[in-house]
Amino acid sequence: MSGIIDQFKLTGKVAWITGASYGLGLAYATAFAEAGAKIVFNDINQDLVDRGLAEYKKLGLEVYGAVCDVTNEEQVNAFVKDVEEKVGTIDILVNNAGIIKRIPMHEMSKAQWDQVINVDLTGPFLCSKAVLPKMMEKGYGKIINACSMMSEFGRETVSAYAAAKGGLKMLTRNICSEYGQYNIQCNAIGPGYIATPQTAPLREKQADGSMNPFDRFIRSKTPAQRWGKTEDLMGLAVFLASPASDFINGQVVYIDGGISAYIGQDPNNLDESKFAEQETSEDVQVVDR
Ligand code: NAP
Ligand code: GCO
Repeated sequence: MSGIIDQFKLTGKVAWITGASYGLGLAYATAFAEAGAKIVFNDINQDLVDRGLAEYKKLGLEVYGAVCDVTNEEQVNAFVKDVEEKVGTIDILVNNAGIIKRIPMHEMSKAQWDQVINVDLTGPFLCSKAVLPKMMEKGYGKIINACSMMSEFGRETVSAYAAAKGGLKMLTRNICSEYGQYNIQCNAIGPGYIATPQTAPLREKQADGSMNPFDRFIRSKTPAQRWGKTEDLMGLAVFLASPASDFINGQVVYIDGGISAYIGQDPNNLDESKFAEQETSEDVQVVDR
């Protein structure tokens, strides 16, 4: 009987992580590669794909990367066909690509709303739909969705994002319900507040060099009083992508430093001198689309 550690291996599996040129997607892909998977990734434009390929090369990883906009069904299907011809059928899909627009709802245009819903909810639908037939044929598959604190909580200015991530929680449960019979598991990672380019604006220092009030707020809501690091999520991602989680289905696993369990403390009580400067992979120009 193989040892328990073998259950966490991804040897020979083909893993597609969407939007994985940097941020959490890059972290998931790196972890999967270390666990033995072949990595394929896409991003929204060639510049980002090239940056991602360079980053993976620096990490000593040979990966397949190509441009694919997850909101474009033609591009998604062409990407999957290309991967099946050049790498192999996709065993693991991580619907990681996502955007956020922080705008008060009464000021948000329909176009802005549609853009967030298209990337964060319709994208995972299109990518999952594209990989399911081969997973059904093989009788094996793992789909992991990128949920969020906003799958459970609301907050000012993120209405479209919260609606998308709440919908993504239910899409996770529905894929579980409809495809569990084919030995396909669909779960979600629910990160708390993680230091990546997507959350960089929330951590930017104020003009006078003082701490961003939202940064202080999040630390007062997190028992560990820190933002998550991309490395904090790698173990859970490998677990949900591996045979070790074959009997887990339809779940959102929150990895949030305890935010969702803690009422929080007065932000003014925090001792700022304790906070180490937190690095993020911010060398990527994040365009606000
Ligand atoms: P990020 O730094 O903004 O990276 C997202 C990636 O997705 C970027 O490479 C982005 O490219 C790409 N992307 C955007 N739209 C796309 C499209 N239409 N097609 C293909 N790729 C596209 O985000 P992150 O912080 O790593 O987060 C990754 C996922 O986890 C997202 O779904 C996010 O909502 C979720 N999440 C993040 C946190 C957090 O605290 N960071 C917490 C909970 C959940 P561009 O550079 O062009 O945008
Ligand atoms: C925000 C943040 C959050 C995080 C994440 C929390 O503006 O509140 O961007 O939405 O990205 O989704 O889990």
